[in-house]
Amino acid sequence: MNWTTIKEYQEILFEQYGHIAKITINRPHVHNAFTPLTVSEMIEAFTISRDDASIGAIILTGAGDKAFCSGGDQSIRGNGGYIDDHNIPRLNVLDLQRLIRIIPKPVIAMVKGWSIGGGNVLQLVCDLTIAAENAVFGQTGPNVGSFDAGYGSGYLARVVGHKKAKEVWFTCRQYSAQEALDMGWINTVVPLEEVENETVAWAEEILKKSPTAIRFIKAAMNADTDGLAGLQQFAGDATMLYYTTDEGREGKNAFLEKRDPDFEKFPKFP
Ligand code: 2NE
Repeated sequence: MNWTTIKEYQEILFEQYGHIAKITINRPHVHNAFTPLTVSEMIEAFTISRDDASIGAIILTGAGDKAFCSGGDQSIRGNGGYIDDHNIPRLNVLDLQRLIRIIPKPVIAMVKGWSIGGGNVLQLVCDLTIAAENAVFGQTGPNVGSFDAGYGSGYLARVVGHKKAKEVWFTCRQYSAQEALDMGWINTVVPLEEVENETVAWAEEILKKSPTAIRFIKAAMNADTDGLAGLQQFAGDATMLYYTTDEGREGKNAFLEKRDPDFEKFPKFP
């Protein structure tokens, strides 16, 4: 596959193939553990992908075949978060999780090897997950003095059920790709050498569908799990559509033309 670089970064790769963007955590020497810089670079790359109308789907992955992501880099964990270059402790991965949830385009995790800790929460919050046969999934927080009681727990319980989610967190066991598939944690498992072609094929299949339909389906499912914040996202999509209608424009035009709006002519569907 011929990926072209969109922008150079220090700790991630950011590439494009057709209408697909690929964001790769590029720290294979630590199984792609993330630092505050990795996360801020991902936030920027996701934001660029969100704003670029030529991009319709985003793949998140890790460099090499050994790991998707092993979570926060424990070597720079300090009081209150992961320490950045300015000596400020950050948990900016939580902002990244939210961004992945609200981007109105499908985000697909492509998982090779370890998907562990905060890295596994990143694959969880992606809309779909395509795994290689060597993928291993698990949480480590209670072993290493950490936890994700947000999406990492509550949303996991929605995805795999409460009993399994508690098992995952209470025992910190590691699960094979097939076990994760059986739990409904991921979408499919393919041989390692096929995982990129398969992930791109899924993205291209979705890209043939109505982008507005996909946008609303994602927002609706997230509204169910994200409460009022999810409803705000869904409502924003509805407002965007309303602005494209004659009825929506009539209100704006009437104000600018200093006249009463004429909404009589618009249908009142049952
Ligand atoms: C992933 C796992 C199970 C792999 O084990 P193995 O034996 O295959 O590899 P190894 O030797 O442990 O790792 C290779 C190198 O990567 C480093 C290791 O220290 C090792 O370095 P060297 O000894 O070669 O110098 N490495 C791996 N993961 C790292 C990490 N997360 N931070 C820094 N260095 C790391 C095994 O490596 C493992 O268990 N890793 C730790 C996973 C973990 O506990 N992650 C943090 C969870 S908490 C979190 O992510 C989080 C949160 O809970 C809440 C908010 C935000 C983040």
